[in-house]
Amino acid sequence: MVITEGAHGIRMKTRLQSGDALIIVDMQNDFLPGGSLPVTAGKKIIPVINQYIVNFQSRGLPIVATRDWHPENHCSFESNGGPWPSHCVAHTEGAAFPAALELPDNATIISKATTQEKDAYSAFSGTQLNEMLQSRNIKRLFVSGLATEYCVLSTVEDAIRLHYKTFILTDAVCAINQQPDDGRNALLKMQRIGVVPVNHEEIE
Ligand code: VGL
Ligand code: ZN
Repeated sequence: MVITEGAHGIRMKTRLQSGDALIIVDMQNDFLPGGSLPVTAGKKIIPVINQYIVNFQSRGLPIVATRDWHPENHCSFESNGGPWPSHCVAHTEGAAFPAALELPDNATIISKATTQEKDAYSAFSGTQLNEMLQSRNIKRLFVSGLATEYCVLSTVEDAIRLHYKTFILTDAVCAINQQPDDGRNALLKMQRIGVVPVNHEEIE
């Protein structure tokens, strides 16, 4: 952490370092306008995430993109008694990353909730994410993506439980907000367990 003083007063900055990784949660077509389970304002975070990608990539820091990757008959779908419309069926356009998301070729892709009988909001649930991060000596996670109160919240809760220093990128997440305060409440819940909120101006 460094403290800089400028025209806008004292500002604390978090300096990226080796052992940091960028996590992009479920930036997929079905969670964006035009998809089957759209986060209304989801598109506006794509350019912000692209900026974080450039920042992490230029320092040689790992970038992980997670994706919901469901079978056609997934248990979370309304047709199977679940809470959600059909979404992110593996290998469909809805499950694909949007063309505007500038993922580098060396990004690690983590697929989750890939079997009929299990749902998984957290990117750590039923995946190799923790092992992959451990093998690369990652200590701090900077988490972005969709949706703030579901898969992002669940992912950062597991990250804290697994003892990662965890930052939430507040300008690069977006909520579904079925209730108007769902996203805001999720961010407060994260902070109560030790997650640090930062935006692009607070990172260098
Ligand atoms: C998600 C609902 C259902 C998410 C995934 O990525 O937040 N939400 N499946
Ligand atoms: Zn899902």
